[in-house]
Amino acid sequence: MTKELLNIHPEIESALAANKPVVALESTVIAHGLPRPQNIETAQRLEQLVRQQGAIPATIAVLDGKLCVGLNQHQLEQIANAEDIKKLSTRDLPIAIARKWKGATTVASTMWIAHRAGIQVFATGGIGGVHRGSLPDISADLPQLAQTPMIVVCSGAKIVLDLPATREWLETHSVTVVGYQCDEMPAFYSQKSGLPIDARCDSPDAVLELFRSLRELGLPSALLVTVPVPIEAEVESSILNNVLEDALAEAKRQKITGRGVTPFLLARMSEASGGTTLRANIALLENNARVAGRIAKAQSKANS
Ligand code: PSU
Ligand code: MN
Repeated sequence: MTKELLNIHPEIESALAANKPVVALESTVIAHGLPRPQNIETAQRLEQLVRQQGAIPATIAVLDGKLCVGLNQHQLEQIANAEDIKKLSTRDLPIAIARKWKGATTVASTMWIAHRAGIQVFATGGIGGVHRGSLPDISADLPQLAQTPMIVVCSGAKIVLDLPATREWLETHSVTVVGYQCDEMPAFYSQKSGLPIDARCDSPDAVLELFRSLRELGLPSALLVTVPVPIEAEVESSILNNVLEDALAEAKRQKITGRGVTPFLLARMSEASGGTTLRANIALLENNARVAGRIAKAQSKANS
């Protein structure tokens, strides 16, 4: 890739050159995953939490056809508040560059850009995965995880997905799944899914040990570090089952497909639960940003 396409914020550029800790953050969750005004507040809070751990946040988006790594306040507000902001996955990047679009990046495209910028740690809420239903609708987040050697911190795949099928996909494509201070894969708004992890890690150093081996082996895949939602924000299963079924049925009735599915389901559940799922989503995003900040910090310490 030609370097001219990348627009790396000077603070991040010098941090990377000096082996200081940097954490990538995605922007689709800001533009399409959370409602206003919680979206901009959360975006700023995530950056702040990463800084509190001693790392530098790099929120990623596309602006004026440039892959921007690290946004200023004005750019962050554009992503959060512009009416027509696009959701850009990796397949959309060539169009976005050629046509000088601005848009928010998904887990897939954020990973792609972050890796080319030289960032190794990335925090998000829930990854995309295999959707429920017969179509096979599989998020590009999954193949990107299989192809990008980074540490990706999340709370599992979003609950709206087919979690067992998503878990199987990760196994088939050799993505190592770590449980961070937990013994099974979390299920986004819930701490437990009943699905297995490959290894438990209790500290940033334990995660880094696995990541070093992954790199030594030359494996192309990410290390997926799954962190449960903080217990006080976990959504009760009775509430969750109700709002989830309602959202899935409504999406089917309205024939919502493609890139619209995930944002529709998340918004519908938040409304139907009176904001309970939204609070859980924000709490897990914040917690994951903290954990990623600590991992990045420990990595920079180990390498210096
Ligand atoms: N996690 C959240 N909220 C979100 C997303 C993740 O807590 O909105 C976004 C991510 O950007 C992820 C995308 O990449 O949803 C997946 O969308 P799709 O299923 O269309 O690939
Ligand atoms: Mn899809």
